[in-house]
Amino acid sequence: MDKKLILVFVGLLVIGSAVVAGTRAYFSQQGEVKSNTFSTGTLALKLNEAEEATAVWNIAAGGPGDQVSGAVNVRNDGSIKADHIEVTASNTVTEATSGPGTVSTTPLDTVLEMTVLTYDGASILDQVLDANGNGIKDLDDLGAVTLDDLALTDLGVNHPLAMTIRFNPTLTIGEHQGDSATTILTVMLNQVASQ
Ligand SMILES: [Ca+2]
Ligand SMILES: [Ca+2]
Ligand SMILES: [Ca+2]
Repeated sequence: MDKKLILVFVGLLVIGSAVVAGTRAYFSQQGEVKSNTFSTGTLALKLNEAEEATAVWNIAAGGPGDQVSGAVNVRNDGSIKADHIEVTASNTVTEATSGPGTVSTTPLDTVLEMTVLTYDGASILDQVLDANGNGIKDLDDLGAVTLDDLALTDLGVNHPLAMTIRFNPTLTIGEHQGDSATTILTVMLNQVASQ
């Protein structure tokens, strides 16, 4: 039986399997080092049937230099073994409605620097390139790539995808005050290596 099964999880809330990371710039905590934690969720995929799964990353963030980090588990809950996952991201930036943050010259997602990106504990940050050329790997850059070949060959086992995001201390400025960004991660489970 040469059957190629692909589950593509696209869109926010369409089938509920999107991972949402929200970030907001609150400059009231400027100068403090504040670390928040993503709520941990599990994204359960199946090759043999669709299943709804929801994992939401809630981030309350701070000022320049602050970091937020967390992880979401990805798991094949089906009965057909797969090979690997691919992950894509899309960002939506909402500008502040009052104050200096209303300036939108530099979108917030370009100053949200990815300092750590791991899958199963191994760094995959080298898959993200500085596509927008601002000198850092940021969420906007993450939106320009497909993270590929992330092994998922077993059934019923969690595989953590983890990241740490820092408000870049030099690029995060007054125009980002009160801005917010939402990042949706989309995970595709592929059955064979050539996919
Ligand atoms: Ca702004
Ligand atoms: Ca960049
Ligand atoms: Ca692939």
